[in-house]
Amino acid sequence: MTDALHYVRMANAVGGRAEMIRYTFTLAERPWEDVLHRYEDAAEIGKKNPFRQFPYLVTSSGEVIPQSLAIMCHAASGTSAWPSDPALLTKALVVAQGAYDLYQAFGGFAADDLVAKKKFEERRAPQYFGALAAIYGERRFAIGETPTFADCIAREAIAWCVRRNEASKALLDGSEPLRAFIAHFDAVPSIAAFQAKQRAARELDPTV
Ligand SMILES: N[C@@H](CCC(=O)N[C@@H](CS)C(=O)NCC(=O)O)C(=O)O
Repeated sequence: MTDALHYVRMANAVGGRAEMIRYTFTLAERPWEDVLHRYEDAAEIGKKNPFRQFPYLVTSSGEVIPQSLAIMCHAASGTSAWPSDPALLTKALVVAQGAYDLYQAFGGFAADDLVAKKKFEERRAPQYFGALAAIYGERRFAIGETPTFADCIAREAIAWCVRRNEASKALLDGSEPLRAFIAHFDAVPSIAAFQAKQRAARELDPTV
């Protein structure tokens, strides 16, 4: 049995937090399978995940792991995608949590909440994009030359905001360090292969 990642896939095969985890499995070169749900299945989730949230993982031995960061730790421990050196792990977590905060800041308000949208665009987005740009302006990946789970979070958090928010798109367009980071991340061979597979799947069926 393989680790099974349970989540809700959005149109165009976009997974949000699940995408960060899929990148992490990919970077770690470890297998997993996707199990897709609908939000209407929430009652079912409660039986497996006490947080009643997606994503969650059912490991090959049947253990249920909720919370995306914990799932990433499970997925990548023992590989270069999860630093074993405490100082490097700390460095990775700075980026991981900062990028996760960006994701939450944008995901945490309804599309029609214009006050929250303004606050995000004027305050939070420049704050988080600016911090990540400062970090990636100094080094290729979160900890240096080796890509880790933290870069998986940053890659998807940036993409998530940019896909849906013009102000975020403008921030990325104006940030050479962030555009360079994305180019470096997408050029990692396992990631490039994964993204090509994703593109092919979307062309066949944009709903999966
Ligand atoms: N901290 C959790 C957050 C998970 C989360 O908020 N999931 C969303 C979907 S992507 C969800 O299930 N929302 C429904 C709810 O919270 O009731 C994680 O990182 O996995």
